[in-house]
Amino acid sequence: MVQKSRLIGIAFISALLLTACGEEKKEAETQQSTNTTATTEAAPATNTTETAPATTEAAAPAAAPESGGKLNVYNWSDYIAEDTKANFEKETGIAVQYDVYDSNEMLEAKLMAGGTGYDLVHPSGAFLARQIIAGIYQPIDPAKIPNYKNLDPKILEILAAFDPGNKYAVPWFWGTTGIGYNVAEINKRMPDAPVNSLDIIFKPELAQKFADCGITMLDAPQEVLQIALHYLGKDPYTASADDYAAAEKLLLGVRPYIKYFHSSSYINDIAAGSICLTLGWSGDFSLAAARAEEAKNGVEIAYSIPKEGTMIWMDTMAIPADAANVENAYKWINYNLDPKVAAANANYVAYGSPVAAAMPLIDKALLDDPNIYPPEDVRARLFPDKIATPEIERLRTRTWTKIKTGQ
Ligand code: N2P
Repeated sequence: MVQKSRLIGIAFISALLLTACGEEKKEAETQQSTNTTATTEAAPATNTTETAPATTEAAAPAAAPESGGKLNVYNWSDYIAEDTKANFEKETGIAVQYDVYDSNEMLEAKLMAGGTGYDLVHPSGAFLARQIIAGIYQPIDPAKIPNYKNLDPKILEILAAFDPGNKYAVPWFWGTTGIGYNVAEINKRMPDAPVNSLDIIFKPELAQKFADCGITMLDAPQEVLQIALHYLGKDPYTASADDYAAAEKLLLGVRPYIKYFHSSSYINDIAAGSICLTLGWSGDFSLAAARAEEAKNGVEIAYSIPKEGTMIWMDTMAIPADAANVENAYKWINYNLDPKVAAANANYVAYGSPVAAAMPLIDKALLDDPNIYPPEDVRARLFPDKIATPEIERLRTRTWTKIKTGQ
């Protein structure tokens, strides 16, 4: 089992060839303007602003928060066990303001503007890479993280493609982007539906069969476009305008059947049965299944890694250069690398854990699930994200705007 988690071989690493890139602030802003604002968006300009937290604020720390000071964390929504924040507060006396987002563009726009007030953020690989180049993070000192030794060295090696020498970031979780679906609703409309193929979402004659029960896509241009390019047999890292035109054509072909583009609403919607087919993130569908189970509504949800291959990505923890509570950020990182805490997080979010020492404590059902910890033959079909040139960024932004507006 433990070996299973030691994922993603050298083959991947060799695929991770970075292209040179200097991101400009205006790039991030342009991109941000094309993205749907998440319902969970935080307002962190001042840390006194109350925001929508992922975890309950009701669990007041037992120790006086003043004794441990403060910590402002900005993470993806639905990406930590429900009690981790409260447990950390209890143990350390640190008061955590925990805000959430659901797109890298949103995080990046805030970071590039500066003065976010955040002490710890969770960028994904390629975004992290360009943010490091932009100089917005401070180096991580592993000596301040006793639990750093619990990390899987193979994962650190993969992360090094985005963060050379693992200087600025610590891995959080990794996962894939694929097909989440409501088993009964898909079956009802097409008993032999190709649920393991992107055809089901990208072919108009198939997608139209499921439009009435609700198809959605991530509002993540760099991911969806790279997956569309790969599906078309093109290089996902292409800088060719013609290739992007082909991806645009593909997506506009199914645009009439897409209910919405959003990167977190689909979890509760698919759990409630109000959508049935989604291009989304692996672990989110385990969470959705758990929520359906809790609601006892009989909704069965499944996830598949498309047979054509898809993106494998990694999210991280990083400390902004202007963070005010750096020592507490280190405590938070160290806490989450504790095997028990890391396993509790992994068991709740159902994404791949980078914490090797946590593996014996992670549910066997998760470790055995090939959609969460894909076996070698599946991994061979996955491609990592890669830092993009400003030229590619412009192509993505333009293409995505057209797709989202349906023109
Ligand atoms: C969890 C979000 C997964 C992060 N809801 C995607 N990189």
